Amino acid sequence: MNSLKKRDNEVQEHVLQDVDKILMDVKNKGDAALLEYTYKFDRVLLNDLKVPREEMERAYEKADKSYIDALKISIENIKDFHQKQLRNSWIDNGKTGIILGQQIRPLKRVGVYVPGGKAAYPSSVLMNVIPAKVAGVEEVIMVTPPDRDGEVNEAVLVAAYMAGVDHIYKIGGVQAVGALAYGTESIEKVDKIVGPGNIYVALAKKQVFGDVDIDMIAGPSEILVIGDESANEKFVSADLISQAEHDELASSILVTTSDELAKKVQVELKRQIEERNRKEIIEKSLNDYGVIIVVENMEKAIEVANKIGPEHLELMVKDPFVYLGQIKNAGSVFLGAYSPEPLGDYMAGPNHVLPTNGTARFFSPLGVDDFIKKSSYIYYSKEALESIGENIINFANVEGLDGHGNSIKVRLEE
Ligand code: HSO
Ligand code: ZN
Repeated sequence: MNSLKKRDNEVQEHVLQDVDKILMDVKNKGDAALLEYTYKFDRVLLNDLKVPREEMERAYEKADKSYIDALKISIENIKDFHQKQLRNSWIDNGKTGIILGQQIRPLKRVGVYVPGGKAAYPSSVLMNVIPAKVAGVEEVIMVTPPDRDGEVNEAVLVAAYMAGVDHIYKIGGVQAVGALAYGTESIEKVDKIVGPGNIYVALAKKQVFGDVDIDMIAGPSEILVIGDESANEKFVSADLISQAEHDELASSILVTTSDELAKKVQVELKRQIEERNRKEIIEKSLNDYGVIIVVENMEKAIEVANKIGPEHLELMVKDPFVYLGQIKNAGSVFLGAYSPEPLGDYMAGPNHVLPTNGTARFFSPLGVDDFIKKSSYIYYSKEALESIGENIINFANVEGLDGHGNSIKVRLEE
């Protein structure tokens, strides 16, 4: 373990050029470009990008019962949590002759990107799709790259089917982002693109932002555990490893008030790593970005956590709720010894799409708010307008916009 290291996220110029070229091609050539790039990058020639509904149903019928059971509980808990996020439109008629309000409307069509290969997490399908559905999005379109046989991950298909995805297309990479942003003959353009992807996908999302909305750009996973002398070194080590196994670039940090815990965790980590399937990734991640920080007291520990603003913050301390109010920057907070981070990844209900890389300072977890928009409305009676008209005219004059003033004047003179 070493000292805190900033993860480099500089982008090379040529990557950006590649991304722009693919996006332009998709915009200009539509489906033809999609098929061409799928052949180039995924090495498979497809006739049809769409996954038929029967294929989703078949995957569902074939799936292990234990997997279906896990999905069911997960879906229910995610739905319950996100339903609490729904907000109401409101109306204010407190002043005579005036009605003001705000209407909440769901986005009509949303695209969810699901990476291929090892990072195709069905749990992330649920976390991206369910809040959209709860918000009332009419059509959720999922895109995911095909494998060499032109197939998509079955576990992902099952999760998508159960979460209520409306259409799935076998397309990945920058070309998928382009298709969702601009639309092609077979894929309708969406209002927002969400979901994680590699650097190319992340950059493509940044480039199409403005034509469509996008979610935050997620970086490698992070966990910061605050442990006091009461923390169990086995639990702490397992949780640090659970995020380290995601990615060589993942960061796992322990901040502790106990010298003894720091020592025990160092020994325990070595022991547990040996038992893990992803030993190499974990070792690299912990070597490069793993840190143990010993601090004098809980006040200092919280200060460190707030400064880092981790994606996941575990409070493995005696009275975790005492400190909850002091946490200012964290994606999701896990309280006590029996609320480990993977509980949040799969089952508890809160979203696991969380701000990374210190962006918890200004970003929130993905949620229903990401799939709604608001319009405000205004009604004034003649008398109400008369009572404030002169002020509007004066304001418009200051801005040199007498046409604005006139729109009020013609009404006052009537
Ligand atoms: N911990 C990851 C999400 C995830 N874990 C998916 C397992 N599957 C980022 O929050
Ligand atoms: Zn995870």
